[in-house]
Amino acid sequence: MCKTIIISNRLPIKITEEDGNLILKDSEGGLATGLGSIYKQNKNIWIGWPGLDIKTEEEKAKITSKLKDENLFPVFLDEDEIQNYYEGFSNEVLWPIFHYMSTYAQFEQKYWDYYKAVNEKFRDAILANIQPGDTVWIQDYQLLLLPKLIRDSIQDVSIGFFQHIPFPSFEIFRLIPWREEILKGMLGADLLGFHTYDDVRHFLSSCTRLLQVQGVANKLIKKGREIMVDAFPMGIDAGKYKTLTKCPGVEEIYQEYLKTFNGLKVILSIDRLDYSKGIIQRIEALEMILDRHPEYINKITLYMIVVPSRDSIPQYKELRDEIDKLVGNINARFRTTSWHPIQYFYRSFPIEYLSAIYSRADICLVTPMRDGMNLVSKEYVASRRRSSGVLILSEMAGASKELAEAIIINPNNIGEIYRAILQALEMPEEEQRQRMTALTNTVEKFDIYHWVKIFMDQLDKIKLTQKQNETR
Ligand code: GDG
Repeated sequence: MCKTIIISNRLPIKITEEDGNLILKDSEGGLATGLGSIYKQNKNIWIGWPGLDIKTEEEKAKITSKLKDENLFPVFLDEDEIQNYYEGFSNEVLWPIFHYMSTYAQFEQKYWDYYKAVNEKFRDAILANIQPGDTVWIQDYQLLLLPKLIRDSIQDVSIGFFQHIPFPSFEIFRLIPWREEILKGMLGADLLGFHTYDDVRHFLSSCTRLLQVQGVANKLIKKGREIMVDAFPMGIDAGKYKTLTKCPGVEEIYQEYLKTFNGLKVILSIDRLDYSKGIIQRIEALEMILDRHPEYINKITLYMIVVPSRDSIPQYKELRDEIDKLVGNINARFRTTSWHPIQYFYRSFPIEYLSAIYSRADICLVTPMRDGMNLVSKEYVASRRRSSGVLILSEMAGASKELAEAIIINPNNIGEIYRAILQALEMPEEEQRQRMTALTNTVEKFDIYHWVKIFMDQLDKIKLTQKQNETR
């Protein structure tokens, strides 16, 4: 029986150790939930890094055997590999370039060498588990070389690839010293998916300009082999967010928030610490409101959660310092004894708290400079208890293509964010209801299960066509 193999940089679990026993906890991320419907079935498996630097062979064997029970297979990475392949090439070359922040890119040869070597390590882990007829679904920018590495090693497998971050325009992509190798790596797939049609367009344009490939509509033809490239906008587990609002534990936290923020309009902001997320811009827009509209003093609060991320990279550390300074200044300028304009948290919250604050917030402010999709905007919509609340969303987030009933802004225009917040603060209930109802319909209909299904169906279709062509 043929199986499906999912591959991502990280396995969808967190491992901790208590009294010498390994404890596995499922990741709460949307991808883990959506793909859980695949890898937990039949003989399907998920391959990835377990997220720990394991030193001894004995420990590796222990973890491998524990993971096997869950259909999970580890690829162990040492400190140098994590530093150069993950933090280096993935997060200091690909991440900034793909988010149009080219001045942040560090084109280090060593990063590239490790990136190639670790992609080969993932290939070897796949080869140890794959059979002809199997389907492979590779996730994201850390593994761009893997489709070709697999194709060169084994025939008769279907290879899908999905990129969760944007694909930049050719003029930006061409800056990468190793650009051709990256594209060739990706073109080992039969099906390549991106969140938006713009990403698809940019990818096709880079391929036709840099490689000897022909592009016809959303297909590329390389040495007679057809490669399909398409947009698959990722959804969330909307049902889970709806159910959470009805949990007694969440209700308790929600009631607490109601009491704490009694009479205040709450503007919510949730992100990982990242320069692509436009965190500074939204703080500046809030300052503009307080400066120009003192009537909002004591009436609004920005509840801002920033989840620590990549803080060993200098630009992330600088961003954190800048946020600290800006928030400190604004709170010092405008606070009263009983009120803070910004409630800032630099830490991660349990999902029950996220659900409660998503429900309580009157406005959700999502202002990335670039974002593949942005799931926070969808989670806010799915967590509303009444059909009210206003979503302000950057046009640079993939989600803006689907969530047209949000107030759409250009995050580079602080004045526009400022006006959007004012519009949201004053929006009549009826208009909120109309917009939120339409948004909810979209988020519920195109959820994570729908995303997995349309991608896998497309891959199956390609596989079938290839088989038919072979037998002709
Ligand atoms: C990449 C792409 C694309 C946040 N704070 C907490 C917490 N979160 C969760 C949110 C949400 C996730 O993290 C963030 O997802 P995003 O989509 O907003 O952003 P990235 O992490 O950059 O993800 C992005 C995504 O991949 C999927 O393709 O949309 O464009 O960059 O789910 O809820 N979760 C918990 N506590 C927190 O404090 N539990």
